[in-house]
Amino acid sequence: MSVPKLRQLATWGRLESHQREIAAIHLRQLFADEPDRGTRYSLEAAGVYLDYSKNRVTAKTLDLLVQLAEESGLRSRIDAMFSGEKINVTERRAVLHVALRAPRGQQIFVDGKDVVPGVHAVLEKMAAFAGQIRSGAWKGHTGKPIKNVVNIGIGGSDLGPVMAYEALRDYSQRSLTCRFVSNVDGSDVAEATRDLDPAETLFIVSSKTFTTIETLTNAHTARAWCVQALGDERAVARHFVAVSTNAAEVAKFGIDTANMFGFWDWVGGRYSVDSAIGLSLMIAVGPENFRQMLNGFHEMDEHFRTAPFARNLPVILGLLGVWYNNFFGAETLAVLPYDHYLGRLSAYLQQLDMESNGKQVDLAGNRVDYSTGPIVWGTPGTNGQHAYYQLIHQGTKLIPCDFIGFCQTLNPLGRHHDLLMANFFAQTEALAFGKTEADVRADGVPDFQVPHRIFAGNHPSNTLLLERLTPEALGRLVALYEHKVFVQGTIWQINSFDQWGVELGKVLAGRITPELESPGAPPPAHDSSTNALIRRYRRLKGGAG
Ligand code: G6Q
Repeated sequence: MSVPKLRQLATWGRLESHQREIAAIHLRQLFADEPDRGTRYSLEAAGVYLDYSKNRVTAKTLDLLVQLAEESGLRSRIDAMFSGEKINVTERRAVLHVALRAPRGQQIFVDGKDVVPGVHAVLEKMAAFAGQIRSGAWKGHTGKPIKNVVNIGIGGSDLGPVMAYEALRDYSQRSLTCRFVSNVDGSDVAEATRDLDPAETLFIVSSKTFTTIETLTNAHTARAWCVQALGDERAVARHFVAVSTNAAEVAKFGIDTANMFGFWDWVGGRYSVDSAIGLSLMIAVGPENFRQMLNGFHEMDEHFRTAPFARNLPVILGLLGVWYNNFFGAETLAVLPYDHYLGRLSAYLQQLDMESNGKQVDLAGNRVDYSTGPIVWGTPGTNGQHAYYQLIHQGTKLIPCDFIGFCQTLNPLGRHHDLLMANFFAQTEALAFGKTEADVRADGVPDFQVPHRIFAGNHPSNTLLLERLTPEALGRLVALYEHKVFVQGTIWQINSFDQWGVELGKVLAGRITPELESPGAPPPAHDSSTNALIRRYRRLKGGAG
């Protein structure tokens, strides 16, 4: 279906005037007007409870936002994605991360071929390999079992596995050490390997294209480290496996393609954690936990695909984001997980969201005249409270927040969990309701401090409350954000599935590298700033001063 330009949609103008009507209304007022707001504006599906009552919305706002989703053709876009249409138009690819968690027997076609059997074949191959590593049956070159697993990858081939490994560490086999190397800075691979025994170490080289300079540089360094220590080129076969779509390059590196785990061009890097890119995770937590995680993903997929928009978690989260981004001028979103194991979730979501929706032209290639994807950031609670929350509470910027918490802890230790969660609830309450001048004066605060100790409140937040951080819960949570990003990309009429900015980075450094490496390179021919910096670097890089 063809959709008019976003700002020409009838609902867009209605949302603009509605925003003017309610912009000045405080959350205190909204809660006073609707005493049952806390339960009325909440949703529960696929094991996730979302309280979105502390948002600057009324029933009318939500009606209009849902109407916007409908007018934007969201329903047909969802169907197009799930049925394997090539909605990644700039790369002419289907977008089928949902097929990675489709149960056996479900059929999803790309170019007339059902892709689900292939997905399960790779999962089985991964499970067999993971089982061998976990049991010690797979022996290294000298006959020792593997004790260390190092994933080498970057971007989508790193952030997903490391985030999920950290999230599910409690479920991991503790006799195995798992590490993740991504940065081309040699210090990354040096620190990751320095205390490991090469005879007991397996490297998983994870790269969809197998041409990414960071990953290949790290993989070659790891290969040299391994071969030198074990004194035999043949060691590579027992200590290196690959996850890739590029068998020719994998073979060129010296990895037996029998030890390659494949995936497909319809899996985007940042949507690949549940493909073979998650091999390190599967080795760590075992095939059964990995399957449970896939079940969680699938549960959220089904909810997203079938639930009416007004009761659809990714749709509601996505629309609330559009509300602040486009009607309140908010530039950013803080994601604040109150769980130590989710230490890398914000970084993961940062890529998922910013690489997907950091776009300035629409699907037809026309420059958009509205704001698209937000800046996403955050760290786990309560650490942020002792750092940047000050700005969220009392700064001049509007920063919508997602708070994520669990009712049960994986480490019941004394009062820790109740203290953690007391902070979790207290923050959303304080952000919404603030502290008035009267409250401050009632506390006996001296006059000169009063203005400094007032909290305006009216800061919106979502609260996502789950029962326990299980593999299923992680799958549900990640799928929720994947689909939320898709909802927003659909409203903004952009392609959430390409990443030309990343591709540019891959080319740019390649141009300067020879100017740094070859001693006889001609003088640099860039702008005066870059030239001077390169000259200085060349002069000092040897360390002689
Ligand atoms: C993700 C991006 C990007 C990609 C990396 C690694 O969606 O495309 O982050 O994952 O650039 O690419 P390779 O897996 O091809 O090495």
